[in-house]
Amino acid sequence: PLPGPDRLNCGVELLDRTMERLGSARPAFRTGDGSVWSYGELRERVDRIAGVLRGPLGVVPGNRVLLRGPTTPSLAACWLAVMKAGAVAVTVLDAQRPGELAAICSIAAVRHALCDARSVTGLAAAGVPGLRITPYGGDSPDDLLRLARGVSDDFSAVDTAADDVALIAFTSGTTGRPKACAHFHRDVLAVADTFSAQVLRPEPDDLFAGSPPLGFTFGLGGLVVFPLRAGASALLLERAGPRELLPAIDRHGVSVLFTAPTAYRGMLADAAPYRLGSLRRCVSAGENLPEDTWRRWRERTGIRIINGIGATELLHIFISAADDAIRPGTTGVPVPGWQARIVDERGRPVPDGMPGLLAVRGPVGCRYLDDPRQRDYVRDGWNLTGDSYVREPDGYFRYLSRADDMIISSGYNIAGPEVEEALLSHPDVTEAAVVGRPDPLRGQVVVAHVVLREGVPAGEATAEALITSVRERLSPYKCPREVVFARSLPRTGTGKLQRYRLRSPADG
Ligand code: 3SK
Repeated sequence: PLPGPDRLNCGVELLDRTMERLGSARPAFRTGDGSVWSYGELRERVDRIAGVLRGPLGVVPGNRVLLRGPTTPSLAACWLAVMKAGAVAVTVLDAQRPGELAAICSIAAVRHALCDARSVTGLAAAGVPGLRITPYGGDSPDDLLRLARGVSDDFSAVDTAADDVALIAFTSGTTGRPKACAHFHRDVLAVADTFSAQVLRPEPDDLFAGSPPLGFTFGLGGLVVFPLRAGASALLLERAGPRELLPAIDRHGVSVLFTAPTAYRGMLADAAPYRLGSLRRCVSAGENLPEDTWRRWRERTGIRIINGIGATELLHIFISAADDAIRPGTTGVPVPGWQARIVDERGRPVPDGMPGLLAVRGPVGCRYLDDPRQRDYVRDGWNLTGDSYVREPDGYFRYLSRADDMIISSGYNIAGPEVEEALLSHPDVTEAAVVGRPDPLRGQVVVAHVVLREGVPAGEATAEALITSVRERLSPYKCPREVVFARSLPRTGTGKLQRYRLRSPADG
């Protein structure tokens, strides 16, 4: 059994306990337009929403409550209220379409939804039978925030077990089939007490911000759970692309940034006029962080990006490194509390320096709801994340590719992300995805899909220049045989490249 109390409500721990320690006047959330919610105000609103859930809405512990909306303090308050009410938050992306929402509601047996008034139409269009949608932030008479004014601001939180399910997070992975990952109350605190407390090490005066939405566990952790656990505050931005993040960092003095490699590159392209000196910690996850992006960010800001790999199945980041422990180009070492090793297809450990599959175990494990794919993900107590990695002799883990994305050409294993890194270090390239195409002679050949910087002409000369520049960095067998120019690359709602959509159906 894991150490820790048997009974635990993560909403109480994140909010009430933090307030007991640090007081109620400190800011908890800020918004782009300058409003501030103190811890005391947040606690009062959360308790009123929890009161509405348990009272007028008739939610009982264990009921699944879908949460949908842009990143706002109200959405975060709804999530905390669901925790304190002992219900189960089903977090989705605001960008998800009615068909996807219908599948999620069916898999997770959702009967209630708290939904930003601006996002109700899309959810209603999902046509989920028996779903009661309560809007918030609008002007209808049954608006959640209006109802909340009519109930007590002192809610007695449900005494949940540490291993009661607190949230169900969906992942479509990069292949498009949704899987429901259940996480316990103790899991929520475990990721705060491992990655955040021991690698990130936030302080109460920190201001967090970032791009991942709260419907992605990367964002839920980085923008709600970690700041509240540390008694810090978060700037919640409804739009948080590179163009919004840069002025927000400058204007609000953001000190802890959570975003993905593509956004770091986007910010580097436009950063010149902005003051970024308030930044203290920058976290990158969600995708491979190329060494070149790491170096350019350090040159511009002086900050060493904390790279990490996480998974919705495991809630947050489990391999990472900070400060002097960072080795650019690698993901890092297992976060304290986690173990990692590299195994072959049959689960047997492979020697250092040899590529294989990443296997991890720690305080959080994968629990798919009623899904046979559980057997593929968890073997002998180890979680197989689906990533190809190599552990170097000094114990650092270096990402190679998603296991499904490994290209085999003339007997060589080629990791697409390594070729993508080489392409991205060319000044004319803003995005790159490398896939294998069937070839009668070589088995597969390398094909690069690239998005060019504005104004650079697509054509044979540019393709030749890109191939030449890759050849200067990598062995010839890794060089693309063909370059395809695109305006954008297919990505999941959480920003991950969907390389499978660039392969022809016959490529597997
Ligand atoms: O996709 C990831 O790498 C990730 C990172 C942090 C937390 C959650 C996820 C899925």
